[in-house]
Amino acid sequence: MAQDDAAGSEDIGPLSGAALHEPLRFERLPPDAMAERALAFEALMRRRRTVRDFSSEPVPRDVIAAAIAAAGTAPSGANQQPWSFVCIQDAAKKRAIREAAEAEEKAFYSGKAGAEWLDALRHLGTDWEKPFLETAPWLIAIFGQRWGAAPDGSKVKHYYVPESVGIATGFLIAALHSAGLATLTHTPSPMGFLNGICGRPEAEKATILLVVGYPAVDAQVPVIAKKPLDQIAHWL
Ligand code: IYR
Repeated sequence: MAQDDAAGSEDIGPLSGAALHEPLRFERLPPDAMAERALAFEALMRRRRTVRDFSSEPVPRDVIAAAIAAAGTAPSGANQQPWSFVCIQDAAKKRAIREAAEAEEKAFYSGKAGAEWLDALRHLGTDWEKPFLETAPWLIAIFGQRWGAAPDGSKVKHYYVPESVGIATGFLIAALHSAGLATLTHTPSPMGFLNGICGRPEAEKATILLVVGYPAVDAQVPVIAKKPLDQIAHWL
């Protein structure tokens, strides 16, 4: 198996088992600057909206690459970095993804989801049609690597894969938003079709299909509210 096709090469630290440490480089901020940065980041993130109406305007590949590099700095179980980000720009691939996703969504919306789930979604105004999968300039299929490959080809167990991939995906969404792009965390279910289209091995499981681009000029978003701090933070 070529290196690129391996679920993950395990060259992610010093010689296995060796404890090697170095001094931490840490930027200590004065209290005022801490508060200012924390509030500025909150304000930035509060301006993020999940978008479903995308413009077809191209987005430079370098911006996508830098955002994925930022995602790759996320913490992960045993620093195994059990993720792959497949960036899709090719029109034929996007069409194939749309066709497969819409087939799943048709089943979902015509009964598979069940009444309770469809009720919970109603305020978002979503349906089985996913034109944005072809309109948006980039789709990023995010895969978790359930296991990796040792140099001798044997399987290496990965730890906390969903948590690690979830954190990296959060970094990615924040990086793209901070770069001035809109995203949609799309989750057609099941997503097994993405392995074939993206050429990823059996060790990998698609978790999210991130749609990335500029919003359409007339984009609409649902009226929603985020829970206030006192409902989500508990201080002991
Ligand atoms: N995957 C479907 C349904 C859907 C499910 C949830 I949970 C959402 O927050 C939004 C949509 C779709 O994309 O339409």
